[in-house]
Amino acid sequence: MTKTALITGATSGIGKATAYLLASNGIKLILCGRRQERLQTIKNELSNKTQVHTLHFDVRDKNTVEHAIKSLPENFKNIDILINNAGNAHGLDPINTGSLDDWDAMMDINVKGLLYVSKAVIPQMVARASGQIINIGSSAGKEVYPKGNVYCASKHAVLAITEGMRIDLNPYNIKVSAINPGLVETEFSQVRFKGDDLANNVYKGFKALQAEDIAEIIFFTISRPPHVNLADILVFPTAQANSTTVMKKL
Ligand code: NDP
Ligand code: 8X3
Repeated sequence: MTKTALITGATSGIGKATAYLLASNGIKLILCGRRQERLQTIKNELSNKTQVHTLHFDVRDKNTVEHAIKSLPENFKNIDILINNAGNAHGLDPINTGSLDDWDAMMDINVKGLLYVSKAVIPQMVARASGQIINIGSSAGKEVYPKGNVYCASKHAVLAITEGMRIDLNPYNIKVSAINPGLVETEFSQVRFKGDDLANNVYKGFKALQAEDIAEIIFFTISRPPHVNLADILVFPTAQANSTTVMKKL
């Protein structure tokens, strides 16, 4: 039977690349994001490959999240795969000068937003005793780097939530995974540095991971047989050894 996947943050980067790869493999898609025009364009491009439904919401708004997921048409209601991908870093500042607005954004989107979406989707997986949840964490969820403070905290939280989900959902046959990338060349740094030129240098001098690399790992994870769950994956570009060690040739 055709599976249905809900992807948050499908308008850009990892989420968008995942949408294209899953569509090529015939998986029905619910694509979410705030930028409605982008969602519509992606839907138009993928509609000859699979059925696509778009949901336009900010993951910070718990009422809208709940309403959007409740509003799904009958043929999209059973979500087999939830990919909690929406998120970003906002700012890169020492803890003594960081901005409260940036901290709110990272905790509200990366942590609470992931919880709101999960809360809206998990009960139907529990009722069917079937499902798979993939949370996009980060290498920043495994180690803290200078000025990473709150972003790293948000991704450490994603990892803890993933582990908690895997334990609590274990009786219901639900697979839960964390996929934790290092540096991936997406719009991530444009968001982190708020369009500043600094963003253009982050991926210079080495070959960063591409969004498609992570999409392939997500697809591999969801295409394992029923008895196999890839619980926790850490992936770096070859040029990166950890958060602060990157071999650059400039
Ligand atoms: P992008 O900036 O390219 O994509 C981020 C996506 O998240 C967009 O589709 C955006 O959609 C969505 N999003 C952001 N804020 C909200 C919000 N408030 N409500 C709903 N959707 C939101 O970055 P990436 O693809 O790189 O990031 C995807 C995930 O991967 C994030 O969780 C990030 O932390 C993680 N990650 C990224 C790495 C990297 O180096 N790039 C490395 C490790 C992890 P829209 O703006 O339309 O709402
Ligand atoms: C994104 C990777 O190193 O910029 O999660 O924090 S990093």
